[in-house]
Amino acid sequence: MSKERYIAAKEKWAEKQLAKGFKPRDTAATDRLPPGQKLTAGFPVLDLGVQPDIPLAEWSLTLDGLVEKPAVLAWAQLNALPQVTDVSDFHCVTTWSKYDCEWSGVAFTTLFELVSPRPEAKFVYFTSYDGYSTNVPLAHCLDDDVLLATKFGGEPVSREHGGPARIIIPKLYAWKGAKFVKTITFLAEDRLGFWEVRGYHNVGDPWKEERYA
Ligand SMILES: Nc1nc2c(c(=O)[nH]1)N[C@H]1C(S)=C(S)[C@@H](COP(=O)(O)O)O[C@H]1N2
Ligand SMILES: [Mo]
Repeated sequence: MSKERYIAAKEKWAEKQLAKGFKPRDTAATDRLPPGQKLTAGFPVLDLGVQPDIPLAEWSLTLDGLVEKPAVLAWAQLNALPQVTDVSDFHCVTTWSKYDCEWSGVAFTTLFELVSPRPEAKFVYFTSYDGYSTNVPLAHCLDDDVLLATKFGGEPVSREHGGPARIIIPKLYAWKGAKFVKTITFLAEDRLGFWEVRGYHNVGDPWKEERYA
């Protein structure tokens, strides 16, 4: 991974922090809370009733599908990639939102560049160590705030919140962010995930209230 890319990502992040300073979002709460959402002070936990315990020595992330360079990353390899931090709001489809979540880890675009998806790849399918899965159009994964997060507030992501590593896609409802992520597959045809086969929306934009299909 090039140093230039790392610096560019850092610069982008800094620009964003600066922009926030000029227009503090907390003074414009109505612009900040998507329709039908309520602000929560805590951090609820949502899962399938399983919080898998994955020793870091056994953890790996597989990147496959329509890619030129499939990869299986061990924990140390993931952490050797350029790291970024992004502060974002978290919106669960069950109507709670949490502001100012500070996630650190590897930008999705870094993983994208690492494996070089083929032009036919238009969808991303995530699977997790607890059996969860979710699907996201590739275009929504390429924003610079989409992360494979290994830290929350500077500390390792706790097991209940999806550690060792989870996906964060701030502009979509949080069910699109796979906790305990295990595989990322690039596809030409969409493949529905755990909640999507149960009627949840395929994209899940909270600003458009794309809750259910
Ligand atoms: N692996 C996995 N990822 C998951 C889920 C899950 O059950 N398993 N739940 C999703 C849902 S519905 C939400 S709202 C968020 C909740 O994240 P939290 O428990 O850290 O609040 O994780 C998402 N990712
Ligand atoms: Mo959720």
